[in-house]
Amino acid sequence: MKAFSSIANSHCSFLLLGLLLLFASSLSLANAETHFHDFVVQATPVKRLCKTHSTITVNGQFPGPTLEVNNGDTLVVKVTNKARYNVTIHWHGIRQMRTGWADGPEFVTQCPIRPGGTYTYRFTIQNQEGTLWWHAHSSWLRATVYGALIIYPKPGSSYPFTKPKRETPILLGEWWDANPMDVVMQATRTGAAPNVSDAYTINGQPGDLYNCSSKDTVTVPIDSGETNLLRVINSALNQELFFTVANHPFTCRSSRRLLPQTLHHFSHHARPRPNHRRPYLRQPTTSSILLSGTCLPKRPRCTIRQYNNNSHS
Ligand SMILES: [Cu+2]
Repeated sequence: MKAFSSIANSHCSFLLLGLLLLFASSLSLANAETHFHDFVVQATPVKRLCKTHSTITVNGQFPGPTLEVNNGDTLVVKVTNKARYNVTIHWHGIRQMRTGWADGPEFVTQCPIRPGGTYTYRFTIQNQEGTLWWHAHSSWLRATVYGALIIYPKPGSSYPFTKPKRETPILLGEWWDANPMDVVMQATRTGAAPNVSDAYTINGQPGDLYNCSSKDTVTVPIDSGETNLLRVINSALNQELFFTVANHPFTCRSSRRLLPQTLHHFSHHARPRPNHRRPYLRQPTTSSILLSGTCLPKRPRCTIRQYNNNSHS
């Protein structure tokens, strides 16, 4: 009898545990949201370096829209291709758990979306938070088809650091005065390296050292004593770029597991090469920067310069 009651008890506790797990998972599902977005890939007039180009964008925006979600949420993005090139969209850094067909590399996980076609990407963010980004994964369309993808912690949980006063995505990029698709096509035809870009950009704008650009320079306000979060993304095609704030250290947070590091500059490479050793910190393609306003001048100059091996070694 005693033996029977202990078996019955263990069954009961299994049942209770099962119910609790079901309750917990339904609670987390109740918190999770599904975000629906329409991405229309289309040619848009964009003026940079004194000239207007017919640039391939998403929804007419360059850089494209910033997507904001919480860890655990689901994203449903319907992409309509109104451009004259094939296109796919890749969600850079997202771990696609059983949704590999939403990953986006052209001819790897899907056929390209042909001009006039559509494709709906649907995936759930599982146990990821921080700064990621999305970009076209067809030829060189990603020179202009890209944007930030920001994952906040689950509702009710907090950042692994004091909540910053302000958050700003900083997308570093490259701009060609020619059509980037022609640049890569010419390189393929001739076998030579592709022409280098005509400007480096911050949030799609060349710095104020470039022609016709000074009035459009990106300004990130910061007050003395406050801490801001800069979400830095290297969306340049192949270039390694350094990031620094003039005469000002900042704290770099790559993930919850890594200790914060105080830095004066770091390099951002476009493609991860983990075995490459350098004397400075080499970050993956994205990172979160905490910047405290202590002695910044009211309007620090914001410039972007090409990496020069001699001056940084
Ligand atoms: Cu990528």
